[in-house]
Amino acid sequence: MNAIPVTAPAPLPQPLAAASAAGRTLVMGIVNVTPDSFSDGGRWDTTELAVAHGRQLLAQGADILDIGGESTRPGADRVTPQEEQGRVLPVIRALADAGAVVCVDTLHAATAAAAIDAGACMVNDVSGGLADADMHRLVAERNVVYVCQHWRGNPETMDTLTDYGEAGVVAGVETELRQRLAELDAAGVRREQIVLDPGLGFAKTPSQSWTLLAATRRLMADLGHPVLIGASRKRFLASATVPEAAADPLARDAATTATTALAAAAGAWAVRVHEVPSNRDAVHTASLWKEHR
Ligand code: PMM
Repeated sequence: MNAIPVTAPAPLPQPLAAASAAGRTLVMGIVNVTPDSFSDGGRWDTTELAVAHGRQLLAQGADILDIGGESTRPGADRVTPQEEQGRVLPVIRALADAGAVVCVDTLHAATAAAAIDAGACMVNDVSGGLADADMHRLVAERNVVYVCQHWRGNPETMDTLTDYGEAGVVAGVETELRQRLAELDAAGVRREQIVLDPGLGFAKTPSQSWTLLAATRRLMADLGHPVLIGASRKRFLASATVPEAAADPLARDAATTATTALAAAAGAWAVRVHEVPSNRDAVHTASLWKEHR
């Protein structure tokens, strides 16, 4: 097993690198500039609303803002890169100008390139490069931090692609992430640029998402990269939420915060969350718990 990476991927702004090197999990606040995301679609779908929301998340303690313009939930409308850029670029520009560390959540290399020009310094790709053959090369050329998430198929087929064979979901996801790492290496992306993400809910049953979440530490140790966890409000948390409310994604915030504390205690590099205040407190709680252990 490799040693668990404790340093932040480069190149990140110094305050974040320092927080990360000190062992604190970073909080990535979600700004979905979409009409149809599963838990907050339509709430911040104009530039003004999205920028105001991003500023609020920053004030609440978000370390990074993840700005996306296309929902990847099953049944969501696909958007062209042009439409996507129309949604996210003005928001990225305004929030980067306000001093935020901005990540763009996109499957498209063209959108990632335009977002970097507008001030983003990270790219979050839920397909890990499978959706766009130009993505890895772009990440190498622009030398940005790249969140490489595990996925299979596409948003319409992923719920049927949950067979990981006898080796199980953790070994299966690790094998496929190693393939992505080999492709990234071949494209010239440096190891230090790469954060891995098991992709909870993407081609995973609820039980498989729990198994991967519980394997956070093992994923980092086996793969030798920082790991980002995206559990926020996802369907698999319904089983940890009071039954009367579990169907409502907004009712899963307490369970989300609990997963944040657990992932942070396990050493996750960052958590991607809709609601910042309680998750900010959870990562600080985990830091203090680790410090006093
Ligand atoms: N989940 C969603 C979108 N983007 N990115 C990463 N890296 N990891 C995730 O788990 C992830 C993601 C779906 O959630 P949303 O529609 O509420 O943003």
